[in-house]
Amino acid sequence: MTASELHPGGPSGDSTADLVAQELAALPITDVHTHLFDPAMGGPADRLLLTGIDELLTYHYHLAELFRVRRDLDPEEFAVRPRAAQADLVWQELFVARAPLSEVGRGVCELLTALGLDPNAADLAEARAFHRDTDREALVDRVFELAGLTEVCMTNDPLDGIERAAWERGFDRDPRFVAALRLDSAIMNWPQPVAGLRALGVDVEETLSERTVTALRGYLVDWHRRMDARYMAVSLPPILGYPDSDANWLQLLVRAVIPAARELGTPLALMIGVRRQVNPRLGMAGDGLGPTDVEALERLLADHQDVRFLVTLLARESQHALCVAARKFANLTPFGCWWFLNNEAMVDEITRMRLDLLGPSFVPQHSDARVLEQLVFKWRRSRRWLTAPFAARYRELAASGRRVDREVVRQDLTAMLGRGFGGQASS
Ligand code: RAT
Ligand code: ZN
Repeated sequence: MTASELHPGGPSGDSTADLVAQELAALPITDVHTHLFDPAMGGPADRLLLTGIDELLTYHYHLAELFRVRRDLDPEEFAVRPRAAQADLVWQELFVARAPLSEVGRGVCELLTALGLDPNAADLAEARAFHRDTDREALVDRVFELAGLTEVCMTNDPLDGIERAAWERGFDRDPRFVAALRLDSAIMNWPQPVAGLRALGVDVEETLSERTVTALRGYLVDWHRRMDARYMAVSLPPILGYPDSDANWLQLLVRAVIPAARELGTPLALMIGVRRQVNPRLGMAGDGLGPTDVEALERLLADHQDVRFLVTLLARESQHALCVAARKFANLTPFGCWWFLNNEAMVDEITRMRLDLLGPSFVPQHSDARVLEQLVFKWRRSRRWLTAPFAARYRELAASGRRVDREVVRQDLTAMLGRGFGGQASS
């Protein structure tokens, strides 16, 4: 991608800003968190690697907006309609009847235009025909090219039967899809995971006994190796309560997950701040957020300094404290502007703060894409948003007499957004 494709207004006339814009536009990126899957894993059309306009429009980010403009709709009744009918209604309500002004609405329009489709269309016929006529492999190639990505991290859950079947069957790995072992289903809401784990031969019991902890740790080490995962990840509520809380998930995190990360020498990603199912009627669109107790996170980091933690927080108001914690604990790498923060205003603010407090030692963004084509608009937009905060800082450096050339900018950006996860040596 060139800078002029990314910034249709053309060059800014400021040579440092133009240099940063060019380098960000052309940078090969590793997307550290998505919900996408290696195409070779197969699975039903509506599971694993999702593609196409019907999946794009039924993304839960749009559904939350649909239920706002159609308060008469019953979410449970809507959820059982055929996917195409759901997508038709989203298109009519959010793209035809009114301007798609929200972040995700504007993103879809940018995507359609990038694919040569019409964002003003009265219906989805053209977009569906495009999807029907495009071979899946060709679509993956085109999306990676349009988004400028070299690899994306998946979110892999061995307790999901469809996913597990693919791993057990074995498949020809596409090196662009990197595994990340997701832990939510194995440690949250204990003892719910017990039956699923036992069905896999993991010898856990309902109590958090030594036997349970040892078996769970073995499960994590085993699956991490089997998937050749690059890290483990879990999403957590806002309040960690470390070390005093007796929440089962915290016990399991400390006694099984962190020792497994240490044994594997792999980073552990904590995605903190989600309040699941604030409105359960909305399904996946029903999760909310809350501010994080970063002091508890600091205690966790202090007690486990030999383990690398990749951390993203959902609440805007916790971002500054996270940056300060990262200055105290080198085993913390902040990553991404997650979910409700994945928009221009938040990325601009958070990136400026991180650059000022941490220099080039964090991962500025991830996409969280759930549908393949979302990579295109999420990354084109993120590259654009990151330009101003980076350019401002390089411009100031240049003005203070420090040499800023293409090589310098490329090296920093590659370390931050490439496969090294934020430019710090791994533990
Ligand atoms: O952004 C999302 O799609 C959320 O639903 C979550 O998946 C979140 O990103 C997560 O990974 O828990
Ligand atoms: Zn996610």
